[in-house]
Amino acid sequence: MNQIVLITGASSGIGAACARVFANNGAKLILAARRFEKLQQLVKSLSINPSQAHLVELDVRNRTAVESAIASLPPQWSSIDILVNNAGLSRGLDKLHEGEFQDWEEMIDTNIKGLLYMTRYVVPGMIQRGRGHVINIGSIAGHQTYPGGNVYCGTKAAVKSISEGLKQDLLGTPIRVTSVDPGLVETEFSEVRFRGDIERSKKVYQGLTPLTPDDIADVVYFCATRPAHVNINEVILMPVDQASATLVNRNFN
Ligand code: NDP
Ligand code: 8X3
Repeated sequence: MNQIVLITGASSGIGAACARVFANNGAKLILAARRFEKLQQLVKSLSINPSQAHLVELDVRNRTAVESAIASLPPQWSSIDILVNNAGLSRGLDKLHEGEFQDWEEMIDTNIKGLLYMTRYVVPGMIQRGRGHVINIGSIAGHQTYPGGNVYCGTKAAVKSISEGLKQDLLGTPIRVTSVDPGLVETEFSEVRFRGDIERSKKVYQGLTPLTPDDIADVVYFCATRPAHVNINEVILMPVDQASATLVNRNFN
């Protein structure tokens, strides 16, 4: 694959796994996240030539930082072919009427506004070049709301609507839009949600076989490598042990 792939939230979990699968297939990677040293460690762990990766320390919540990160890409990196809008997080499982304002703002600013900023600054170049693909990482939480999920689920429902809207707005161009919407994937996601409470985080995945970040990356790569006339709009994938956002089979024997 001789394409430039920009992945947000590449320092961990699904984003890092996407970086691996695209790197293994010869893509050039622009990797963005706040934890720059994690990006450096990731690149070292990939068996690629350092010239195959360009690292960007970026907080997607900061609109001017997103604008300047895209505008200041060196010329050999500026023709982005694939944008993987993966950066995202959840905070807490509080009831809405007891929720923390800061948690809401963090989720809305990252999962919705960050994704919008990235898309707004990258897609015009894709239109100009006549090629491109935006792959958003949504969630089963955007299709079904679970107790305490209120605002996080709302942000992922917004991602679903934004993906649909972008597809409509790009009709008549060759730019593709895909939403990959997983169920339970074991990553740092729950540690972030429960602010480092490892015990509580581990329980989310106990008694079942969750999806792995590589499972999601395989699907992202599949969507990105269909023939140019094929647009995979939406993929929902869950572990076999999961039937919906609230229905999970756990076996502790
Ligand atoms: P991780 O916590 O392992 O990874 C999240 C990534 O997002 C990190 O690389 C983090 O990097 C990055 N990130 C968070 N906030 C920002 C920010 N403001 N600016 C830039 N990067 C940011 O979780 P996952 O890999 O599981 O999550 C990836 C995506 O998948 C998210 O959108 C999540 O909602 C979604 N998802 C996860 C599921 C799961 O069960 N794990 C299921 C369905 C969807 P850093 O902290 O270095 O900035
Ligand atoms: C992450 C999956 O069900 O934990 O989006 O919200 S879930």
